Amino acid sequence: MLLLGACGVSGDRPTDPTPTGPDTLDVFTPGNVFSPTSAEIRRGGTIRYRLSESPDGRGHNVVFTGGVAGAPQSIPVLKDTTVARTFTQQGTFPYSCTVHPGMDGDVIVK
Ligand SMILES: [Cu+2]
Repeated sequence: MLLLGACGVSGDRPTDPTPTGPDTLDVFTPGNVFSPTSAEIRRGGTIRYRLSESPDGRGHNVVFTGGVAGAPQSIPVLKDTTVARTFTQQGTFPYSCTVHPGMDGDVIVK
């Protein structure tokens, strides 16, 4: 059987730019802030939200805002819990803790 068109197919790298940033990143809640406020990961990467008890004892939620297509499911109010979310699409995904006004962050997926 004759193989046609096989030349250069294997071993050639696609010309797309190499994604940058880590595959998994932790976002902490030291007080009523997300840290880091802006987290950069690769497409397909995971953010682990390490939700601690807030100074008011209530905990935090993560509500993805702006109606960005491909945003993961929001996280309800929790404390002393880690919840992971995977980002399968490129883009910038803003989110807020609605328990604490001004507690905002975003995920940049490269
Ligand atoms: Cu909060």
